[in-house]
Amino acid sequence: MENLKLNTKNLSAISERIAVPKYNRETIKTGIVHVGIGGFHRAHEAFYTDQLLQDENIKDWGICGVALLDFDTKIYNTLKEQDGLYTLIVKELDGKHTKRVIGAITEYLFAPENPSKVIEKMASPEVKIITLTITEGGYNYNEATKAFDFENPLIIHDLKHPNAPKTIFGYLTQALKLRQERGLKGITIQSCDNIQGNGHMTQNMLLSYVSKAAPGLTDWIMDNVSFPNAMVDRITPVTAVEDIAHLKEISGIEDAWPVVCEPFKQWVIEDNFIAGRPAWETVGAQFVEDVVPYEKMKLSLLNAGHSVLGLLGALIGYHTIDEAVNNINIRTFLKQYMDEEVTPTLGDLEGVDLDAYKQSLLERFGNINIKDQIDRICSETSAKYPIFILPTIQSQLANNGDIVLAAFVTAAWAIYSLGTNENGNSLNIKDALKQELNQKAKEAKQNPTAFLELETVFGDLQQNVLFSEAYIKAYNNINNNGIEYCIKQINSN
Ligand code: CS2
Repeated sequence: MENLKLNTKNLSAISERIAVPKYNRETIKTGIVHVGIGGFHRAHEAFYTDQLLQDENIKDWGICGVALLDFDTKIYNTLKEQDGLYTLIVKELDGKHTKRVIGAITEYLFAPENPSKVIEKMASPEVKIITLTITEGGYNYNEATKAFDFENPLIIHDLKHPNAPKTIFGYLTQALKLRQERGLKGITIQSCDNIQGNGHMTQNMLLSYVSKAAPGLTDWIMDNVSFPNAMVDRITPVTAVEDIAHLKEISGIEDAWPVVCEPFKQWVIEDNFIAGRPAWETVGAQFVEDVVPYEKMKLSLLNAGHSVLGLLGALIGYHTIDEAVNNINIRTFLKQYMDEEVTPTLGDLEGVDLDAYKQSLLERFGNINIKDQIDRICSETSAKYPIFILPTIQSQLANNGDIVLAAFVTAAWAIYSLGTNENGNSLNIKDALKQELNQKAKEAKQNPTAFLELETVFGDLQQNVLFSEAYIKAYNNINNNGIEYCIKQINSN
């Protein structure tokens, strides 16, 4: 079998091996600008949109993928080399791989190279939606002040250099200014990140920035921009070199950056699109009036569940999420956390079978084929914890609910932040606050609650006596007896 590089020229030859877009990509107009073209976007929104574009009557919803950060050079170059094409490899539960080439990204831009091109694209009349996957930390929200962080050096930069911004807020502000000047009608800005009320968060943070950068724009934004909330879901591990090699070996396709993901996918979106939207519901997305309960359920069960497995598993020395959840002690711990500490905070979820949802999470976490990396899950915990775990604790404390398991996970994170697991092997910690976390983790050896002093992560949690006591107890217990012993002990109580 001849090897074929993935690009437009080879697409018809590739179609003899795996599914490829049936539509003529050259006739598709760009209706969406998406910022953040990592694995998740390409396994989720771009996948849904690709399915939609298979309908030959739909021509308006091509995606222009924007790489915002210098860090994204490699992904941008790959997409450019491959004419925006990539292979999506779905790792089924039975071990099979379902592969297809996705064609929805019809244009791509590298913001650091040409900021004005990105601004122009966002301001162009055919663009109706700007979608974002900029990670939890990308919204520039400070948990300690509960407000936009104007001290972020990148924000200071953007305020000084509006035409050459570095953050999403600088880009959006310039683009919206142009739209206002040109008398263009409304546009939707849609977050695809794991944040409670992600649409509200986007709106609030953008309006904060605009209040300093372009105060005259505020009213126009209020009247002309909609910010739907949405719950997004599909587990998408980091592509491994083995995935690239395997694709080449089995299919003879040379794709420098395929995306791998689980079969499950979900997208629940508030129907609030001021300038129209793709009929994503025809390819499986759900449009609802109020997405908040779904988001809460997903963030506090799935994402927090991931963090629980990641932090406990990392200390034991595991590398993948399936290893952690298939350890019966950790699994029992997680089940207890979900049932006793999270479920009471979820309120009424009409039409959702919560037990089935929790059971399905354990199965998804346990998928031995996707090998989701614990390093990925534990990365940027300082941005994830305030969204995935802290609200559960706050709600439980307010209602005299249990917080012992959450306190235990927090203590495990403090020990994790020292940088070695229980076997003495170093941990590959990736976190914007890595230094600060490590410093506090060292202080915590003498005084465990020092770790909770990081207000940008914990807010005022350390002042809560119930929580601090449970946390100190867990911290000392883990240090004295090892994590697995303590987990067993907790499970049997
Ligand atoms: C994960 C998410 O980053 C994380 O910690 O929990 O990336 C998770 O895999 C996705 O949200 C699944 O939808």
